[in-house]
Amino acid sequence: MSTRPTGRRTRAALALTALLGSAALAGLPAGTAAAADGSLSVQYRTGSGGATADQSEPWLKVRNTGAATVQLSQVKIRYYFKADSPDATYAFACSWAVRGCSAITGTFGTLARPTATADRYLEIGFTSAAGSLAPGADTGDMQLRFHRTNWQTLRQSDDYSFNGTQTSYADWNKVTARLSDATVWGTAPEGNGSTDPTDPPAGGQALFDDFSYTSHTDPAISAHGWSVRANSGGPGVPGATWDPSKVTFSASGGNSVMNLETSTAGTGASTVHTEVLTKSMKFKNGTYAARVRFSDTPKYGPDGDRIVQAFFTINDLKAPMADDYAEYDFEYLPNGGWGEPANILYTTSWETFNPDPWQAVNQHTESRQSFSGWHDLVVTIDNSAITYYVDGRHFGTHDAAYLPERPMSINFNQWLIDLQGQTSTTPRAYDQQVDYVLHVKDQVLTPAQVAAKVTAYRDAGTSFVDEVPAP
Ligand SMILES: [Ca+2]
Ligand SMILES: [Ca+2]
Ligand SMILES: [Ca+2]
Repeated sequence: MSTRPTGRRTRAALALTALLGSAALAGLPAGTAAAADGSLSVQYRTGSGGATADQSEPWLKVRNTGAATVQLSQVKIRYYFKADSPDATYAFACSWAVRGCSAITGTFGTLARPTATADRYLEIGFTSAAGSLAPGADTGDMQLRFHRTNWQTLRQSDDYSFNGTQTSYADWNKVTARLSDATVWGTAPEGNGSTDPTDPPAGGQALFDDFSYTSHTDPAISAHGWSVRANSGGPGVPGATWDPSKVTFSASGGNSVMNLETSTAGTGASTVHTEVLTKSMKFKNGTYAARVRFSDTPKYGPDGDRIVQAFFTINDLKAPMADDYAEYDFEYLPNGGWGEPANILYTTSWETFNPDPWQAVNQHTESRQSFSGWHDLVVTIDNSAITYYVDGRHFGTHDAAYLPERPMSINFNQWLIDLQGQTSTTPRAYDQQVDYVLHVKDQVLTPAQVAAKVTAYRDAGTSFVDEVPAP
């Protein structure tokens, strides 16, 4: 666990949902278990058994356990691993192989349904030069490796297919083998097997809103349970106001999006924040998802403000350090802040905090890169963990110590931490957009299941539904 080192005094979060396109779904790795005639088996050993390493060394042998000759060009092997960060990139290499390294290919893919130990895979293939395997034959040693393209240390102890204690060849079912696109060996990470369901589970009381409204005064907004904030106070720049009229709606291609505009001219009195939140605190375990567009630069005026663009769930702090406080955040800081010099996306799970003197009890995961543009954000909460996804990739898993004790509201907001990032008095404004929000009570959905559920609502012409009972 790590605690954010900075003096954040405000509650703000941003939850996003992952929508996966059909291309991503079509790219699912194949799944489980040996076929009846079990035509291939895979033996594995590691050439580098440390928890961390300069490179991971999955050494493999593929054996033909069937009765017919197998062309190796029809064989694909997948080794599943958890990337060191969402933006980490990897390179494949072959040190030595009986069939010749030049006959072996290695490519990387992203799992459509990431798990805590796998969001990528290395796929090994063969050219026709690799030849064939007679019944009972194997490929012999394939001493393979991969490393981060920047050669920074990688962690393999959190990798699904890694076994640091397997230092001589033995059957290993946590890699998969396909023969002519049929899975014939091994078990893919949960949810990624060819026989795993892609449809969301039946039932589940849900809130879905596509944000199809005409303006902040549209009576449907309140009727649907939303509040557009007008009351003053934190978080952010003292003296700022929260202006409902800066929450607007627009449609393109039949899909409506909500826009939160936040602006300043360098003083507290000129600073305008925006927030939209559910009136009810009735959301606890389950899946939260939203599609949110972050902005790195202002729509006009000078850049550099320490702005927070957020999707989050939260309840009220009843007393300093009260255990029954809860908050789960996606927070994007396009220009840094809280001691960070530049772009950073935080996901943070809160046990509690003390406002004064500031003390935070939380666990967070961050990624220092631009997240400008549309992103699919998902956070799931069950009785064991809080798990965050961005654009279908696993982003972070936080411990049971940070699970919610009481229900929460669902919030979107955009606000300025302070006025130190840009000291000009020239007016400027930033946009944050929201396409939809989804909550499914007490169900942990994969990002692909979230996407399927949203598609189903849209196919049915449903732009709003709220089945979640009052607390
Ligand atoms: Ca890893
Ligand atoms: Ca929408
Ligand atoms: Ca708590």
